[in-house]
Amino acid sequence: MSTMSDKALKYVPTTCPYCGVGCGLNLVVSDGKLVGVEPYKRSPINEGKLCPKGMTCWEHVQSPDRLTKPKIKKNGKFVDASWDEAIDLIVKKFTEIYKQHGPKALGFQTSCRTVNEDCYALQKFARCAFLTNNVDNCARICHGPSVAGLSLSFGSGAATNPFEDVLNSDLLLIWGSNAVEAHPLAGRRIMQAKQKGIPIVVVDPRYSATARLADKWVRFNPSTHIALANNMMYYIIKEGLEDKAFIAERTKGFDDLKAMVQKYADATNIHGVPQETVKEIARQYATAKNAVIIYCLGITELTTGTDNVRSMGNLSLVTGNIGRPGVGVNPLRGQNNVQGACDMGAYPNVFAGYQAVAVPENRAKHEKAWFLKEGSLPDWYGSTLTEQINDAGTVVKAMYFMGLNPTVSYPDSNHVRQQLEKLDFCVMQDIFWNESCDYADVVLPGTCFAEKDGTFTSGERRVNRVRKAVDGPGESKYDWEIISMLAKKMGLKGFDWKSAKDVWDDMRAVTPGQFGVTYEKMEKPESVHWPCPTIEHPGTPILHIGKFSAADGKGTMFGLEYRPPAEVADAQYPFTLMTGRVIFHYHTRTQTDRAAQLHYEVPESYIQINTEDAKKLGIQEREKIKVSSRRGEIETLARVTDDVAPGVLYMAMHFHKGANTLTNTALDPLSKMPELKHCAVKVEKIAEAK
Ligand SMILES: Nc1nc2c(c(=O)[nH]1)N[C@H]1C(S)=C(S)[C@@H](COP(=O)(O)OP(=O)(O)OC[C@H]3O[C@@H](n4cnc5c(=O)[nH]c(N)nc54)[C@H](O)[C@@H]3O)O[C@H]1N2
Ligand SMILES: Nc1nc2c(c(=O)[nH]1)N[C@H]1C(S)=C(S)[C@@H](COP(=O)(O)OP(=O)(O)OC[C@H]3O[C@@H](n4cnc5c(=O)[nH]c(N)nc54)[C@H](O)[C@@H]3O)O[C@H]1N2
Ligand code: SF4
Ligand SMILES: [Mo]
Repeated sequence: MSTMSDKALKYVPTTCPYCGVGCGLNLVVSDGKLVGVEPYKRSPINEGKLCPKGMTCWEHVQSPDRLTKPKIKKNGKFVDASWDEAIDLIVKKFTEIYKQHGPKALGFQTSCRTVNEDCYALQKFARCAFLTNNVDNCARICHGPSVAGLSLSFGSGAATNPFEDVLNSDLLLIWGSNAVEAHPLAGRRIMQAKQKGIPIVVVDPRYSATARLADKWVRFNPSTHIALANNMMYYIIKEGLEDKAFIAERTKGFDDLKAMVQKYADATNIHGVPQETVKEIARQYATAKNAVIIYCLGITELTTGTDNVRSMGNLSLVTGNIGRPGVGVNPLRGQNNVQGACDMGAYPNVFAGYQAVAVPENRAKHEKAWFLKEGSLPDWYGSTLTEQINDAGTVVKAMYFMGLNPTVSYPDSNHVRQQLEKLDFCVMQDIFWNESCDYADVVLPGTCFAEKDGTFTSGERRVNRVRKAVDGPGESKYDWEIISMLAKKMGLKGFDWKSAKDVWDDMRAVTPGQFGVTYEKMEKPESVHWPCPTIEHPGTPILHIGKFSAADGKGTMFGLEYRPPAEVADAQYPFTLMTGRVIFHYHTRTQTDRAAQLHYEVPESYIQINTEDAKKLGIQEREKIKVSSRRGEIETLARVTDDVAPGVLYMAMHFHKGANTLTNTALDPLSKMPELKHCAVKVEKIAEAK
């Protein structure tokens, strides 16, 4: 029976489960149930403010649709199972497949939605139990090119400066980021910068909510970033605006860059921006005392993603806009814990803290700490998420997905479904029955952010505490706890954690860059930014001061050629489809569609089409239309607007049987990022508007 005191409101300070801004908020609990969200004003990130997703983040937690019991597919039907039965089956199947086909036949995917502790646990399990580096996370289809590109340019794949540092800048160059909708509380910092009179240039093919804030909006042809950046650098060098002292002291590769950009003296035929405008923004960026680049998926989700990111690196290095307050290159990391999932070693070539698996000392250290035989850990580059799905049924026989929904979020959904069906065995560990669970053999109930302790690492490398407010539903378990059950069943040592803090301390012991990030230090609302190597260390909000993170301490410029996307519009498929987000939904909507107000705002999918194109095709506002590509077709509603240029369409990625039925799986060779933001489609009218 509940008592009066149970009913008293309890406030549990924690971190928002949606985007990588990492806003602080209070979950309000009454009688063991969530009843709302209240501002957490002590968080220096959002100072008590929240966006519509943060305000409603408690609603899905108590949905009756939550997974409450393990389920096993028997004779084509899912039935409830006990934890013992589910764990036994997974261990049996993975072990059989491992014995028959070896470590490369298994694939493990950690979520960027779960806490760091869950991510560390799953990659440790994959490496210890099956001696495989086939571990990855959905950063692969998000900021994988940022990790690859910024590592090549600066020696570290992370954002260089904190969000609020834009207020120390003299120019914001926002490129392929719609922060106002996708990172609203970072968007608030941009608005504050505007109020301070700091000029804002937005480079985007679409007149986005963020472009509406700009002093100058530069529309360019989709996916022509390298041509535009090279053209800008041509003027910077021609006019002698490069930072000669910085280039001489701190960088290499300038001659390659200089030679390459001569070819882009006038690239308007590629990017579509008049030369006067290119010259103007080049001068503005190069002559501002402190200029910062903020970019996002417009840059990364293309087959040229890594080179697009390196182009942003080039711009900052050639002008010396890096390594102090008010400057830098900041990818706005997407998911609540996409930074953390990568930091935790859920990556095919590194352990936690980006310690390369190829280095023998790193393997030896982990073998010792993880109670493994000397020389047992693999040195090979594991297979990525995109490769694992493409190789399903051939090389890869079994996959473990913790918190991903690939049949909606991954390109070419028809292909994904076919691939998942080819697996001998598939596990989905989620909090809801998402569209991909139908393709699993076992579905396991994890707990969500409000039901567990742990940490999320935000896009500015700040490690924020997540605190348990309520119990998980039914027989659900902490995600790391499920992994430890699997490991213990297999007789592995080193998985006997009693709490999330135990898992975190296990990680700290093998990860020098985060050794000083303790739970105790995270009690402060401002917490700590890694790198933080010792207990006394204050953390590192700004990277690359005085020296880059690369082995030789230098930043590297690259001469990069523009390459067109893998599939471009033609006579048969005359439109370019760009994809992205809306403020009210988060990814595949398992959570946001269960918040009444968010569902009400955007209940179904739509596509933006230019006014002239709509007129030519006889399409009216909100009319149902058919959109098809070489891979599939969908029905959706037309939104007629001049926000997109003629020949260009824009669709949010959130809906099942939506944008990803159409998109292309062609990969960026360096980061294995698929071309989620560019494919060719055709549009047909199918019905008159009501
Ligand atoms: N509301 C909401 N917020 C989110 C998320 C969400 O699902 N919903 N997801 C989070 C995650 S994981 C991420 S990674 C971030 C993403 O954050 P963003 O990358 O900012 O969001 P997007 O809307 O995907 O894309 C941004 C912009 O890229 C533009 N763009 C610029 N250049 C190009 C180009 O050359 N080609 C194409 N095709 N487009 C270009 C598009 O016009 C679009 O406005 O958002 C995070 N925040
Ligand atoms: N066309 C197109 N496609 C895109 C994009 C695009 O811009 N355009 N963006 C891409 C990007 S940037 C990203 S990041 C991906 C996102 O792709 P996904 O990560 O596949 O998408 P989510 O909907 O976030 O799925 C995460 C799953 O985790 C579950 N979950 C949430 N919290 C927990 C937890 O604590 N534990 C467990 N076990 N499960 C949990 C949710 O219920 C959900 O089913 O989509 C990509 N797809
Ligand atoms: S800006 Fe991001 S972290 Fe902040 S409340 Fe909105 S979704 Fe949550
Ligand atoms: Mo993302």
